[in-house]
Amino acid sequence: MHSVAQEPVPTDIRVNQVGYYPREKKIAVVVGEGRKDFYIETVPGSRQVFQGVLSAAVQSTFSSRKSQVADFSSLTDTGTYVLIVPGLGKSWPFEIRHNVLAEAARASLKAFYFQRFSTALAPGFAGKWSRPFCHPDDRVLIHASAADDKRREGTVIASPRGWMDAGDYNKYVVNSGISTATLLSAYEDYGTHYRSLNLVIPESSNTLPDILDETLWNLRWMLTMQDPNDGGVYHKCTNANFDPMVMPDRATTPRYVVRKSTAAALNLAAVCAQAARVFRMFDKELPGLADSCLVAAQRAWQWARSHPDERYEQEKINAQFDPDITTGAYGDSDVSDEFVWAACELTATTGDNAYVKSVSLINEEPLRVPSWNQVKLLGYYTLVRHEEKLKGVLKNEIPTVRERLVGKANEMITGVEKREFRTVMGGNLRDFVWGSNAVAANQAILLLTAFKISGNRAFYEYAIGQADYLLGRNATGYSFLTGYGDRTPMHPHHRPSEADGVADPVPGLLAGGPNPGMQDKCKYPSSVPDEAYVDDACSYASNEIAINWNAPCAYLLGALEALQAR
Ligand code: 9MR
Repeated sequence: MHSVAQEPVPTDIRVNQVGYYPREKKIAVVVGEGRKDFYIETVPGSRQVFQGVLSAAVQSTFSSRKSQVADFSSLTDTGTYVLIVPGLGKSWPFEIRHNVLAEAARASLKAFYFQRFSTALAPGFAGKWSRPFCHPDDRVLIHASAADDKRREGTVIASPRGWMDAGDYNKYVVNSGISTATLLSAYEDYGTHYRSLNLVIPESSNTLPDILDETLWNLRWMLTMQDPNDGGVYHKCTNANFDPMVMPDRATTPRYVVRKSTAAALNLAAVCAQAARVFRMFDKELPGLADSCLVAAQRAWQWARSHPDERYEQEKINAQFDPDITTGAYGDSDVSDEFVWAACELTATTGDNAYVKSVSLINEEPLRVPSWNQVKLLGYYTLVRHEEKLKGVLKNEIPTVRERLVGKANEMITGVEKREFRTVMGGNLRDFVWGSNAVAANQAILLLTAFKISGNRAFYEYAIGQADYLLGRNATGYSFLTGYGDRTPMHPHHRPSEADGVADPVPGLLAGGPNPGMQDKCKYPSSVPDEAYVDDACSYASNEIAINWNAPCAYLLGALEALQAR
């Protein structure tokens, strides 16, 4: 028996700080080398239930760091445990049980409620993070860059609701696109699971599943971003500049909608086409909504077809118009993938293959894991999800799409067993971009999709590994989801969390994660790619939160809860 109770928790033992499913792989990583045995003990009780031998040291791809792997997959008894490495100490406690990720999954979705504009958050739903009404956005100005004969500069429009994009108080159509779509996809893929999930939000008592009520909050805003006169879509609804670190009700500078862009139109087209499909099943509760969404989608698509190259180039726009706009740009120089995505959604909703036939659905370009500016696979996922309905009209395309997705997943899992953290995440230096944690989550969605197509359980197991990564089995030792785990971000770059006077940050927010770009110039403890993270509100490049990062995290955790083996 090892008496380690008095020792401080060493951060070198990397476990999933939330926990593991009884029937699945259980891996921890011990940073360092030369150690031999490890043990698992119950908490409380300190009863030894498992002993094992650490793997040989594995060399990091990114630095001189070495680590050893502890595999305790054969421990299947439910309980709360610590992992002990003699001479090093014990890990954070973690659980082994069914539904072990349920609370984290729910929180990562509830996070969207905490991002709502144009409402107060009441204590009954928000607890100690309740806050006053903010951002009515009922008087939004047409910015000079967006003015035309029908809506001149300074015209007032209403653009209420929506979610805060991230740690800042602006609303961007492009980034809302992938975020909203990912939640709608979570519902389409795991409807049974979500129909019984209670988020404790103001709409919980209505008959709509809570995930859809939450998604509607942003969808209704997105619809306001379409110019009714021509179907074009404003790129964002924004202040001229980022606000200081104040609560949202204190952020009251003028709001503008700016220049229309092709990317915004296609994001709206894709999301509204998907929403038309999803909300068609709720015609009784929401009469007319599905029809309105489809009309909006088709009009935005038409606008994009006749304006295929309207890029949002903020510097050029600022050189021409006032006031200058310095908030996030989400400028995308290549919208071919947005065309594919929107086409797939429109075809899936209408059954008309003309949309897909008008784009380059399949080409020689390698598949890219989705992100705000890489959305082709969102379209692929939809074709696969609705293949029964579509295989008649896309006879050759569907098998190819299936094959390519599985091929990509096979590529992603190659070599994982030789890697230090045994995760798909980190297979490539390019995984560690701004918002790298969303790369991990989106890789997992791809793996889960390939699992659905092929039945290859390895894909599912590696998707669980991505959750382990996000919740602590990584090179930083943080569980990146606020409030879930023992070493979690306390100072995310998130204005409400910093300004509310509450010690704990808003729960369920996924920090951006390691980003050796370190564009914020804050002080980081390490610049090694997979370690370049700092829990400091200063660090918007590694410790901000964002809807497009939370959405795939919520998708992943919800999917794992829905799919878990019993
Ligand atoms: O997530 C975005 C990342 O891919 C870009 O590299 C970065 C710089 O342009 O911007 C990130 O998005 C931010 C947006 O511009 C403004 N709101 C906060 C977003 C997350 O940091």
